[in-house]
Parts: sequence; C-alpha cells; structure tokens
Amino acid sequence: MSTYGFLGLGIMGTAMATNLIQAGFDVTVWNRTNTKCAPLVELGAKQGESAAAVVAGCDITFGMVSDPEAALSLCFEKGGVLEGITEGKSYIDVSTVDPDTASTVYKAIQNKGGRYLEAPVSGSKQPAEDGTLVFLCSGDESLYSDAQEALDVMGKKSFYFPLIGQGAQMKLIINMVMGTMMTAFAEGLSLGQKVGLQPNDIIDVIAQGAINNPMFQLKGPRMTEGMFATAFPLKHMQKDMRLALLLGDAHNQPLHTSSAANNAYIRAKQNGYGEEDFSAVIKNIEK
Ligand code: NA7
Repeated sequence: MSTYGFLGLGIMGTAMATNLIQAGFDVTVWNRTNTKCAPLVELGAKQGESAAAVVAGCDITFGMVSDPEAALSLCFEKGGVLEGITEGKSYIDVSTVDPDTASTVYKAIQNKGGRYLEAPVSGSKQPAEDGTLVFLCSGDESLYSDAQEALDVMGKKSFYFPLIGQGAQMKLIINMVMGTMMTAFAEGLSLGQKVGLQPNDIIDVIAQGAINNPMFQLKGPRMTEGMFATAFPLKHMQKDMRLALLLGDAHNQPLHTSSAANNAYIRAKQNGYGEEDFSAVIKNIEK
C-alpha cells in the first residue's frame, strides 16, 4: 500500500482526505492555513511542515486548491511541491485548472524525475463526502494505475485520457454545461414565480420529463427556500466558466449561451454571493 499526502483542505480536500484516512491509508496533510489540518490529524493523519515536506515524505501526494494561480503557486513557490519531487515521487493535482497549467506542472515534475497526473473531479461536497466523485485523469499512466486504490476510495469512477490537458478540458466542458443549466433553471423558476406559478410545481413537472436531472431535484427545493449552503462555491463556478470560455476562444468555438451564463455568475460575484453555493446565482436573476 502506498503512503499518501494531501495538500489543500478546503471543502473538497477535507472530505477527500477524510475518506482516505477512514479507509486506513497512511495520510499526511498540509494546508496553507494550517488550522484546517487539526480535524484530520484528530482522525489519524500526520501533519506535514510544508507542501515540499509532504511530497518528499509520501509516495503519492494529492493537491486540491482553488484555481490555476493557486495550483501554480502550490507547485512552484518556495516550500512547494516541486521542491519535494525526486525520482520515485508522484503528484496528482485534483484541482480544476486549465490545460496549460496542467501541462506546465506536468513538465516541471517530469524534469525532476517525478510522475504527474492531472485528475480534476466531477462532483462537489456531497459526492466528495460519499466517495462518489468521478476522476478525469491525464498524464502518467503508471501513476494512474498505482493510485487506483485511492481513487477507488474517493470516487465511484475514473477515466483516463491519453493527452496531458485532456482531464482539464473534460472537466471544464462538463462544468460549463452544468453552470449554463443552472442559470436556465434559475430563470425558469424566477419567471414561474413572476407569473404566479409555484416553484415546487415547476420542479415536480420537470421531474416527469426528459430534462429532469439530480441537480435540479437536489438544488431546486433549496433554491426556492432561499437556502444556499455552499457545496460548490459560486466563485469557483465562475472560474470554471471563464476557463471554459477561454478554451472556446482558443479553439475558435463560439459559446453563446455559456457566455451569457458566465455574465450571470460575474454579476452574482459582484453582488457578494461568491462564497455561497453556485445556485445562489438565482438571487441575481430574480432581481
Ligand atoms: P475551497 O473550499 O475554496 O478551498 C480552496 C483550497 O485552496 C484551500 O485549501 C486554500 O487554502 C487553498 N489555496 C488557495 N490558494 C492557495 C495558494 N496560493 N497556495 C496554497 N493553497 C491555496 O475550494 P473547494 O475545496 O470547494 O474546491 C477546490 C477545487 O475543486 C477547485 O478547483 C474547484 O473548482 C474544484 P486556505 O485554506 O485558503 O489557506
């Protein structure tokens, strides 16, 4: 059994590391704000002094941070991942970033003789807690295979795509569709309310047809009650929309509906909803 490191203990990282610890793996954790390590140490994790120390001390280290800037700084800054990489060490970045960031980190780690896998996840807080995430992996295939025991604990399914950057591309496309679906749903609920329909009736009618999906059924009732406890922060949804639009731009693919949805998230962020669940975009749409 490999030993595991886990860097980045936000909403997702905490849930994923918890599952690894509870499955009996030897886990060492680190977070920039080190107080977030305490609950995991209580569950049996060791605490590393720096990201580099965790990488150097474990066979395989996972990283789960906010965005491309965070992923690059976690890798390249003093005391970061790259410092701990030597031959035989492996790093799996499960954050959602753009393909260029994944490729930059991949090359740097390969140059030091380490192995790298990008493995962004589909699924937010609840699937992370339930161990039912979906991993979208590209990079070193032998690492994909060696990490399977851990991926199986944290997720229900993993995919391997051959070219570096394809994990990120897949993730951005999936979240772009999700973010756009959410704004359309929010517009439907808001319009329904304006014409005097009951939001729960709208959700019930949707449940009977082809556009039904777990997200509408899970989030819909909470949205109609004004409950936006954060499963997936709105600021991260907007980041994913932005990265997906950049991907479209780079590949000459117009993304009309997604661009409009992105503007809704930007406006919601401006209005102070960035830390709330991404479904809070409805608050802006209702106004
Ligand atoms: P959170 O709950 O916002 O957590 C973000 C984590 O990223 C948290 O541990 C942060 O540390 C860490 N972070 C942010 N910037 C940095 C830098 N520069 N260096 C090191 N660590 C950093 O996000 P989620 O868990 O919901 O999501 C994580 C990813 O999954 C994201 O890509 C989503 O799109 C999907 P902090 O505690 O603030 O010190």
